[in-house]
Amino acid sequence: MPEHRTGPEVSPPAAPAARVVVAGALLRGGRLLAARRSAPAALAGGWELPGGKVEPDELPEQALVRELREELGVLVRPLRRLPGAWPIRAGLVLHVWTVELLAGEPEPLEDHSEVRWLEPAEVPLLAWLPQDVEPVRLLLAELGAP
Ligand code: 9L3
Ligand code: MG
Repeated sequence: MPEHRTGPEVSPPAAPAARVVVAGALLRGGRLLAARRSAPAALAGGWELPGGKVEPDELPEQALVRELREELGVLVRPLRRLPGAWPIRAGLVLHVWTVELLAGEPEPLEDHSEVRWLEPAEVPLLAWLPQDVEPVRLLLAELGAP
């Protein structure tokens, strides 16, 4: 039997931790808020759960509150993170949280051309960014859609 060494000298090099992008799932009266990107050009027209990159000095919850204020002009409270993490591209990974809308009405202030409150039946009809497809499916299952 070959001897298996497990010391640090045979460990693969650790991958650098991926930067987290947080996105918020706003649910109201059984509807989900979707935002259509206007920027960057490569993503324009795609639908997403709004959010953005966590800054190095922030907690994910703080980044969520900041991003949804900047992008939609609303005040939210993070509720819970969905199980899972979805790769965006090398070094970037998406985490999704449900959030409660505390104040304001979402408006496309930054990086979006449109926001829409979707009935469950409308959710699968939109062109979601690839990373958002699976978390949106999870959210839909929670909304009790078929
Ligand atoms: N992204 C994907 N799904 C999302 C969000 C908020 C972001 N729900 C992707 C789009 C960009 C990258 O993450 O490639 C960074 O997002 P942002 O900071 O430009 O919003
Ligand atoms: Mg963003």
